[in-house]
Amino acid sequence: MNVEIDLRDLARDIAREAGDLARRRRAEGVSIAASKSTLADIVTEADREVEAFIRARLEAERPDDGFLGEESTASESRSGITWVVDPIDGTVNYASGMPSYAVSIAAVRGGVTFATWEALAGAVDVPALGETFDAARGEGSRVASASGTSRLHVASEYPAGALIGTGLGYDPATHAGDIATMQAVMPLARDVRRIGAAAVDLSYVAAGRLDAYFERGLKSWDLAAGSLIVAEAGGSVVELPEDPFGRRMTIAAHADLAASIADRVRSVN
Ligand code: LIP
Repeated sequence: MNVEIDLRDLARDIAREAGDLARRRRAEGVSIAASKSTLADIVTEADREVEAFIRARLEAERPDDGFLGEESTASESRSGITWVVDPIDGTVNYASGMPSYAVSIAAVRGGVTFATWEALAGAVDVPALGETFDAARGEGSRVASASGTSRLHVASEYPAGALIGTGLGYDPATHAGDIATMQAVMPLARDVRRIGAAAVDLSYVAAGRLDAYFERGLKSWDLAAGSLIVAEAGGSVVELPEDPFGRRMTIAAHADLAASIADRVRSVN
């Protein structure tokens, strides 16, 4: 079997185990450990525990790989492969008891940013909803659930307008600009959804449940797995330059729709 499939299957297995741990901790009750960039940007004890679990499992299986996670110190790669991990993406949803949160695990080669990495494999586990999305470079994308495993394909037709996911940053100072961007994109949309977990948004674009997704300020760990899952489902992931707050725009959709959204984003930024 090729290395991308091996990495995908490892990411999938660990994401499922980590997702089960996150779900059990949620049922036991969640405690906020700290806030980060702003008071709204929280981390729970479960975020830290789940990341430590994932890191230990990866080190046991592949000790020479590097690690970049949201909640712990990065480690350099000796193998050329780095794992980019968000232990609980959608932390505010998780802390609030809402089901849209995910474990996101990706293996990349080269750099650790969207512009510099070559994504090889990724998995997004949504434990509260019983779905695991995954992809291996050149091998397509899949979703697995109790009803089986199926291939993913992005949507390419939206006669009533596109159903578009988006998000707002934790910093209130960025909200006016984000809302202006949403207003500029709305002529393309039938409606918008604010799911609150980028890895879920991206997986839903890959599955054709959302027609597109855009958001400024995503971190590498938010989008590493989901962007590969979109690309391997026939979609396009575009990154636009930083705004005055230093936040790059990520757009995911079928290539034509992604280009139309990018044009409208540029018209207001
Ligand atoms: C979240 C993203 C989401 C964004 C939130 C937050 P976290 O990541 O997945 O798309 O809108 O502001 O950044 O902080 O839950 O890992």
